[in-house]
Amino acid sequence: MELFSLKNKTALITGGTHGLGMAMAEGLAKAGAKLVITGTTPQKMEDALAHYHSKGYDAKGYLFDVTNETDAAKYVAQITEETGGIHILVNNAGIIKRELALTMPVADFRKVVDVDLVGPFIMSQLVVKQMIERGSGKIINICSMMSELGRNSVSAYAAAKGGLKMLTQNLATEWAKYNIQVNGIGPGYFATSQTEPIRVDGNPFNEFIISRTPAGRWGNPEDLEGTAVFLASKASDFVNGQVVYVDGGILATIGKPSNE
Ligand code: GCO
Ligand code: CA
Repeated sequence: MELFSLKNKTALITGGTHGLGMAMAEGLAKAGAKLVITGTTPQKMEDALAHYHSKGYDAKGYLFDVTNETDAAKYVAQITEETGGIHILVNNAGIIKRELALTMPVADFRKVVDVDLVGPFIMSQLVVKQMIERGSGKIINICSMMSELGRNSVSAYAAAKGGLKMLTQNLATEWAKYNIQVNGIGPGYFATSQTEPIRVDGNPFNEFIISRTPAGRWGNPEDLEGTAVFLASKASDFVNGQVVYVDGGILATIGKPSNE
């Protein structure tokens, strides 16, 4: 369908070597986009490109750290030259450190904010320039349940993801007039390597999440494909500064007692 087509578009997905980034990249590729993936680990990049190519997707990979603005500027220039331009930017790269606030080392707090919040700012600032020249563009920031809710041990992550939601609204405010839509996706609890340590059988957190989620299950990475395509396509041309939560209903409800 034309409205959702990403033909002749190039999408840059930071941290698109695995997990949710990879799932969203695949959704964009199925809608016709060419992929540019960034990562920081050579082996992961090699595996990811092999995976994308095995599915017949046009994908290129670049290894750099999105928190280093000098490197990021150099690579964005190179990518732009080698691909003909970036039409869609997905700020997906992120990290989490689960440590109680009382004892969390400040350096860890700062690192999380740097990757999860400053990185998206750096990449958006670099890529938006060509979008402004082109008169169109899509920026999608990958937020979290923790953009809205707190939880023991994730203070830095929640601060960064809450900040990313507000960065989304602020960039949307500044750039909507250039026909650039800045929106977010807020994944609920998904089965990825990031949540692996809290998902293991026998961990009460696993049961907690299932009972806390009206849909009654963890999300599968493919559950994000449709929202990614929507926010990357013409279908969302008048949608500005929204975070679409793809969470099986977590944010819709107060939850339920254990006997229901
Ligand atoms: C946690 C989880 C979350 C999720 C996700 C929720 O420790 O609570 O890792 O932070 O990864 O971002 O939306
Ligand atoms: Ca809201």
